[in-house]
Amino acid sequence: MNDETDPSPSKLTRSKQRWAKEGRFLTGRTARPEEERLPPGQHLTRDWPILDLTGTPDILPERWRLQVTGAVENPVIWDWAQFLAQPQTTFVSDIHCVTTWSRYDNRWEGLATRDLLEVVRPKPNSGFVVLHSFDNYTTNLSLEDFAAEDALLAHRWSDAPLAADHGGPLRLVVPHLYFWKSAKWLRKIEFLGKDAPGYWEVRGYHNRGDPWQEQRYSDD
Ligand SMILES: Nc1nc2c(c(=O)[nH]1)N[C@H]1C(S)=C(S)[C@@H](COP(=O)(O)O)O[C@H]1N2
Ligand SMILES: [Mo]
Repeated sequence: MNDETDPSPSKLTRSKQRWAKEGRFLTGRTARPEEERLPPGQHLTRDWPILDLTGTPDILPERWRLQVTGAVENPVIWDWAQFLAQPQTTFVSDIHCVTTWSRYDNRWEGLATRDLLEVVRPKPNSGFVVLHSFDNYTTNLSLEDFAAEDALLAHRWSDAPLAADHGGPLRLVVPHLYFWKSAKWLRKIEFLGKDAPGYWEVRGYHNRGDPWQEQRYSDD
C-alpha cells in the first residue's frame, strides 16, 4: 500500500502517524543489547497483542505461493510443500513493538534467512530487501539486517503452526529490529539495488528501527 492506493488511511494509521510526528514514547535514552535486554521505553507483556492494518487476509493453502525475486541469481516460486522442503531452523528470540510492548522467549521455527540467501544468491548489486504481504503491507530492510543470524521465515511458534492472526501461514521475524519490520502473511521477497521504504517507513517511521537506539520515528 502506498499513498496513492490508500486515500483514506484508517484510524490506526492516522494515530500512529500522529505519534510519529509528536515523538510519542521517546525516552531519549539509548542502550546496548548486550547490557540491557529490555530496550529503552519498552515494557514487558506476557500475552501477545495482534497488530495489523486491515485484519487477517484469507489465504487458501493450495493457492499459497512464496515468490523470491529481483536482484538474485536464482529466483524461486515455492508452493507450501516446496517451502517446507527447505532446511528448518529453530530460534528463540524477543519481540519489541514500537508501541512499547515487548515479549520475551518466542520459539520460532522456519527457514533461516541465511539459508534462503544460499538458495537464491543475491547479485553483487543487491543491497536491500522489500517484503510484500497478502494484505498489501510492505516493509524494507537492508540486506545486512535481513541476513541477521537469528532472522527467519517462521511458520511455527511455540511448537504449533503460527496462528493466522499472527501472520500464518508464513511471516518474517527479524528480532533485532522493531516488530513492524517483521512482515506477516509473507507473499513476496524482493531484492533491490536501491532502498525502497515501505508502508510505515513512508509514514514517519524510522527507516531502520533499532529498538536499543530508539529508532521509532524518522528524524525529518
Ligand atoms: N502483513 C502485515 N505485516 C505486519 C503488519 C501488517 O499490518 N501487515 N503490522 C506490523 C506491525 S506494526 C506489528 S507491531 C507486527 C505485529 O505482529 P503481531 O500481530 O503478530 O503481534 O506485525 C507487523 N507486520
Ligand atoms: Mo507495530
